[in-house]
Amino acid sequence: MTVALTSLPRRRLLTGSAAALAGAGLASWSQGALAQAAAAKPLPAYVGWKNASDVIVHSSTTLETKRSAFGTSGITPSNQLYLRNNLPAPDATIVADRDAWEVTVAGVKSPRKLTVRELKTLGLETVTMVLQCSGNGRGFFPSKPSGTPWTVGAAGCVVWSGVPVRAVVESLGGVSAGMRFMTGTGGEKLPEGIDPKSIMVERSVPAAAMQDALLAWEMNGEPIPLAHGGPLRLIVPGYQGVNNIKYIKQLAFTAQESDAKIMSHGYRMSPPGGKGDPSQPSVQEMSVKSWINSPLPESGTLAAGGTVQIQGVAFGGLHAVKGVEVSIDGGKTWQKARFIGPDMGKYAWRQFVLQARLPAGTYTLASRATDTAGNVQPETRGENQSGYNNTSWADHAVKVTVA
Ligand SMILES: Nc1nc2c(c(=O)[nH]1)N[C@H]1C(S)=C(S)[C@@H](COP(=O)(O)O)O[C@H]1N2
Ligand SMILES: [Mo]
Repeated sequence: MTVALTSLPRRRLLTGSAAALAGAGLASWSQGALAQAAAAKPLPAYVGWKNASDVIVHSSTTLETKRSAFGTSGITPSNQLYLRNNLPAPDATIVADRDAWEVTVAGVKSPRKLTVRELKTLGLETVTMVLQCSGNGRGFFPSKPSGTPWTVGAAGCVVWSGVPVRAVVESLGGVSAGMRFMTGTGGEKLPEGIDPKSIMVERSVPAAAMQDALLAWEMNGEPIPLAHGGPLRLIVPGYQGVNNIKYIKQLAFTAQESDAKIMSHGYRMSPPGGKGDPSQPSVQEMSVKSWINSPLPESGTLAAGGTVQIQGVAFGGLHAVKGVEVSIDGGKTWQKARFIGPDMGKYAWRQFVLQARLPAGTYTLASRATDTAGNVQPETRGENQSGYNNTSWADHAVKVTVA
């Protein structure tokens, strides 16, 4: 018996009993699922509201969206969005009175502290943006870099609402002369007795990134959950996850990049075997990337004679994604896929689909995106010590069987 597993409700696949799966002719698959379920860690309490069946719990500070859980309607629901905290999240008391949260704005003509209440009077904008950890795809590096072995699920497409940074800056008299960077500092309470620079989350991006940046208080139509940076988060569209500072307590325009370790030595594109240092490129803009979310190997054997909707997501970093091609033969030949759903702007991802009739056989499905600047998603990853910025289409290819 062959079953198109993609047509079964996802919940049943992930949480169904062995008997239910065996009944559907999926006994062999269920073995793996049961082993995985047995090993699954429970959700940490502060993200207890997440949908446990849609995420992989790597640790108390790292959750990954399952590849099979990404839907096709563009936005990643908050309850399945990945989570990555370099430090333990602050206490929930910081979201008790969200409007009272204060951020210091420095490196402007009239630097001062502003409350979220005040920020809300200065402007309002909404941006849909791919939030992606620079380590997404690290799990495909054969070198097994240290860090969470994310495959595709350290990313999501999220709607953010807040005040444009440029409106805040304008109200404070503009950026001071000579300030080349925009530096955000996270509001985590740092443990005593440790050099704060060695652990604080503080990142600098080129000051020009302020043009599209937001100080955001809302995400996917709700106040930003504490775990995702509420009450206030810096959103830098097109930039890697780490630059989107949660619970931001200071936004400074600075002449130099931050000398916090996470900026000077962390998140650097170091050569394999090397150590991070300030001379190496920092993890900043994202690059054009795509991957297939269905069908997947875990979908089981696909029914021969039917059509398969090969679908996934594609995005371009600073440039909008322009097109996606799909290959069913491991990259020998490519066909143009079709974008589906609304275009939510250049920082959002697009869903794509290619409908294919696949005779019985084994197929390596791959996708390759192009952005409006003409950049094409490469075949191979750029090797680096920490496993950052993996956009290789070959690494993201999936093998499926039709019988
Ligand atoms: N204050 C603060 N901001 C932070 C971090 C953090 O640890 N503290 N982690 C960064 C990293 S590495 C990533 S990938 C994203 C993760 O955002 P999410 O947990 O909302 O998915 O937040 C970034 N911003
Ligand atoms: Mo990250």
